[in-house]
Amino acid sequence: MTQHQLPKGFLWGGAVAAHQVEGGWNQGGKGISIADVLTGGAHGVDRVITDNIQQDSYYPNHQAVEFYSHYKQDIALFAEMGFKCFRTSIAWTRIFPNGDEATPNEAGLQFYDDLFDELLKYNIEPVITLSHFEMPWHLVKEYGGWKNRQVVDFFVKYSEVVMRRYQHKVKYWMTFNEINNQRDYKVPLFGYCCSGVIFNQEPNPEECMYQVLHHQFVASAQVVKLGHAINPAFKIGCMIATIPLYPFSCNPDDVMYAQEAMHHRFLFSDVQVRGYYPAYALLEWQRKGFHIDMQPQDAEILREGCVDYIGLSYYMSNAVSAHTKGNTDAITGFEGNVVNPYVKASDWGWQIDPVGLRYSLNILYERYQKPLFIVENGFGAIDKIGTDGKINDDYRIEYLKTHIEQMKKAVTYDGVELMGYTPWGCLDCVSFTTGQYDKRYGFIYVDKHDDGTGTMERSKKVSFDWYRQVIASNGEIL
Ligand code: BGP
Repeated sequence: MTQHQLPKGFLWGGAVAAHQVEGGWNQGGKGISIADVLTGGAHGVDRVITDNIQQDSYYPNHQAVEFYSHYKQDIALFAEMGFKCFRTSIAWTRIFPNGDEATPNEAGLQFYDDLFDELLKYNIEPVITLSHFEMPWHLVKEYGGWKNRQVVDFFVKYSEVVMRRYQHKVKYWMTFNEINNQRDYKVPLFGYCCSGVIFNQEPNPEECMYQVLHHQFVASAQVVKLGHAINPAFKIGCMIATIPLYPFSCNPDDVMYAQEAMHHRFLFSDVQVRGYYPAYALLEWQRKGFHIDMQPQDAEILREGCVDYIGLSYYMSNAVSAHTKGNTDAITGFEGNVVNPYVKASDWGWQIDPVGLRYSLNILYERYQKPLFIVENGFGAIDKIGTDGKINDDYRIEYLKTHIEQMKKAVTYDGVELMGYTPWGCLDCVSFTTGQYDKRYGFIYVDKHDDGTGTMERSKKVSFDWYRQVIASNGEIL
């Protein structure tokens, strides 16, 4: 079905994750999470994993942007922009501080009750990720993270507790954020945050990554089935980092390599959407001699836990060449990548490609015929306050405008079924890959800087009013 405008009820909003905004890392009985032991940001160093807890300033996520104490003020600003939905995650460690307790932490549960009530007061739908890069640190140290099958049960229990508790407040859920980041298992941060495992330190990093992944697929499927039993109206999705890999040239070797490389990105949604492993993955494991431990009931669990929709992040496209197959790109850490001469890149080397968004939406919709939901998209930049006191982020407006244009084409011209659009970091927050405050995405500026200074005061950037108008016109005025 094609339509000429975005559908009524399109879910415009914004997205963040608990550990990147909340702060209050040890308040309300919260336990230590993976994100709480990551340094970076304030000290200008790369993100390093250490449990040698020093002063808080070494750990940007400890304070983040104090959403834990400022959420009412922030939600009022989201409402002013006209948000229909707001995507955030639940911090597992607020609910089960260590991950393996018998009973949940009531103060943590109450915090999200209050947060969701505040959103619903303004008719803003919460869109909730159950695991966004922050499993309990205790489960990493004592159990070895997602390598250990027991973690499946801990995650299912945590998910059941929150889905029961918030069944009348939250309708839209996602299981694991950017689960396919783990394919880039050579980048320690990705493996660590997604699974509590540093794959490079394992005897066979790639095989270990697939074992971890199998546990997460089983956990995700169990949660989807359970969620539908708790409330059949729930919409539960997967969440995939979508980076289309273009062949560098029309040389058939480049085209074939791009397709192989895309298999590595599609595997994740193939299993979560269809409920079984695709042949190309099983054959690859066979060729490489990998043995993945599976239990007899797993095939049925996967089949019964197919997701309702595909949540996706989109920031960039990449290009791959058969000549560089096997090489790891110094900037992105991705394999076989080459610079695409037809697109520009951000200061962090992320290639800016709005058309790639339309292309990706089409690819995913053709492959699965399931509703899609763009739950992250955005432009990280260092924003400056002008002499007039304004933050004129016209480069961000340009990025979002061109991406929304392509998104609209995918819906109104190509007929893709799209549920909504939530730009990343609608409120400035701690950057995931760098741990910086000064790599910003927001419509709302937060006065907090990498040198540790700042009042946490919120102010509107020029993009704030622009986005308000976009939402009010349902994407007609850009
Ligand atoms: C995605 C993550 C987010 C977010 C975003 C921007 O990969 O899901 O958590 O941070 O990327 O990345 P960064 O903050 O590193 O610029």
